[in-house]
Amino acid sequence: SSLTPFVSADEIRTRFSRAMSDMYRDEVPQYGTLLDLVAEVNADVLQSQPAVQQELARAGDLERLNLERHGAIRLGTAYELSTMRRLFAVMGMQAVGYYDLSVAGVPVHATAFRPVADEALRNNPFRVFTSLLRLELIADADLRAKAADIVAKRQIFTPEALHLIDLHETAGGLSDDQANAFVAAALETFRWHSDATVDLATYESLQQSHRLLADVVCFKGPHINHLTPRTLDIDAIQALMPARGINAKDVVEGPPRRTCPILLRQTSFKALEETVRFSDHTGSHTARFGEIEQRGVALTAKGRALYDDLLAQVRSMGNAGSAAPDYVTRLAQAFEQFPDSHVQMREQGLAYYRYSLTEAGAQQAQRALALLQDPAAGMDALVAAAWVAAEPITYEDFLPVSAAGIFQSNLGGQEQRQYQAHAARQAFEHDLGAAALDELALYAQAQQRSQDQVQAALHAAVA
Ligand code: OOG
Ligand code: NI
Repeated sequence: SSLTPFVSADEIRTRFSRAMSDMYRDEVPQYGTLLDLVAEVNADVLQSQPAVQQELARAGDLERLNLERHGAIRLGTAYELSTMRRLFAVMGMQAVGYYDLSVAGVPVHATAFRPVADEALRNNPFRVFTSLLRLELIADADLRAKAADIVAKRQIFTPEALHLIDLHETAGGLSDDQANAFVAAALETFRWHSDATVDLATYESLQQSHRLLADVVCFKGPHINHLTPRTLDIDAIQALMPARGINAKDVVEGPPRRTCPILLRQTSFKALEETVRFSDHTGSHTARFGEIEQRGVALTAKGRALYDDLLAQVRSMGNAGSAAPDYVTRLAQAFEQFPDSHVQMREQGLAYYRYSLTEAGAQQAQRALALLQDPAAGMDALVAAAWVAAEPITYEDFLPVSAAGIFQSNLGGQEQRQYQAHAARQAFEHDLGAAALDELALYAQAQQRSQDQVQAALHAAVA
């Protein structure tokens, strides 16, 4: 028998994310327009701001930039969620983080499937925000039972996809041909189906309870509902979108514009009203939208607490939240309390950095090592001496308040439901069939690994 080598998980993920992007470009033409706009603005920024270009190049993020995107799906059952975990594992993606959206009036909780290793993230950080419907939050018992019954009957995975997932688990990998077959089969689950599984009256009763309920329950599969490219200047894109026929939501979610971007800023637009064939009538459904994002440095628990605190302050002033006309001004004012320099954020322990020995540092290894071992000096002193460089670690995850804003705007805006809910991480992980990784621990480990490497390099240099 021939020993066919396995294709790497990174390679399968890249093939899949390209195939998904091509499919979505066909299904939602405005996504193609957006990709072109993002590529133009990114090229402009790289040309006009050499510092940004250098920072990305040093972090090894330049290659991934135009490849980078995230998507989102919404699932109906524990079986769908746990099988999705196995499907993403083929592409080297693991569940990271737990997001409770019920507090924001959306009856779901979620995780993000994404790569976690430094190298895998550099190669292609493709992520999928994956929500699970919380049927227990639906008050009407008849409707709840009906919805549960409908989703229990569907099979969102093709036999071929299930077979190749099994094969991947037993053989430990996929050959080139198997990988291509897997990508094609997996893609089927994310495709839009214009045939609904229910009659119009059922759709309408679900829609009335919550628009999201109808979106999850009435279709053959969890159609990918958006794909989001990463921009280096979200305000520029926001300003240019109307001229390209794209109407974005009014406000960019997340932190304000800053010199040193933190976490994640996002804006979205409604893309499509689609024709749907119900079992008895023809109707329509609005599910799919567009979104762009700008990513910044990952925050520590301390930095995140400050971010959450400042954001809550702004949102509690006046009751219109991010819809208030002076929101942007108030946001900028509140965030004056968040240091906008990497030196300050690093020294105050607000954000995570990846450290590397510079040439100057390698030449002064003896002195650098002494400084590193001096408790009063440490890594910060080496950075101050330019013997060590500190690059911001990119935030790879999502923000629950922002996600809720995105859900609300593409579900039709005004509607607000109150759920008597609390986070149910244990139940979610039970349905997932695994624990969701702690994102803060991942960033802390990445920072620590880089510090260990600096230390090892210094020891090697003096040996
Ligand atoms: C997911 C919304 C969350 C984001 O970028 O925060 C999200 C959804 O609408 O299904 O994608
Ligand atoms: Ni999104």
